[in-house]
Amino acid sequence: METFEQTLVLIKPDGLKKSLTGNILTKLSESKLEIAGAKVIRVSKALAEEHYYELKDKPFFEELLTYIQGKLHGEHYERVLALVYTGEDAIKRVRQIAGATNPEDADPTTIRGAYGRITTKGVYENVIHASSNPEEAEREIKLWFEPQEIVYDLYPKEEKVLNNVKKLVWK
Ligand code: IDP
Ligand code: MG
Repeated sequence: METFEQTLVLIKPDGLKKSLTGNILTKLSESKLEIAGAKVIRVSKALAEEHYYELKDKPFFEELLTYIQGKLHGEHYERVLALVYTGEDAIKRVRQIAGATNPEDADPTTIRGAYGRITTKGVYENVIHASSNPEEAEREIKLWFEPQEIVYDLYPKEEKVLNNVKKLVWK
């Protein structure tokens, strides 16, 4: 049975630097999913750490933080393009088009297989991030997006008053 899902995609700094945004969006459109949110973000160290917290004990963690912050690709590329895709089996469909984590193992018809590389320092520059299960997708979408930045009501939200201004936040 297919289920309606949402998933977070990040076009990482190497994807932006290599001018791959168009190719990646075209490739992802094969999924027949819909874009429900999109923005360019400068990634702080805190956001990078939070996003990859499960990998904090890995030997490549510090390099991974440097990579996702764009600090390997020059000042102009200290950014990522964050997207929320929604639709049937969104998580699996995007992961299939993304390909294996290690770009050398990834099928060459996938985004990572076609465009990724391993640097001499051992960083997997694999062009995009894609959530791997519904729990991870929820955590990541709530981390990268505010409720009003997504065109659907994906998760419960509430109104908070901050500095006399009403604001929607994730519950
Ligand atoms: P995923 O991105 O396919 O979900 P994860 O295991 O969640 O893979 O790892 C997150 C990111 O950390 C990868 O996309 C890649 O950039 C980096 N990474 C994962 N494993 C390695 C490794 O063994 N060496 C170097 N970098 C890695
Ligand atoms: Mg992962």
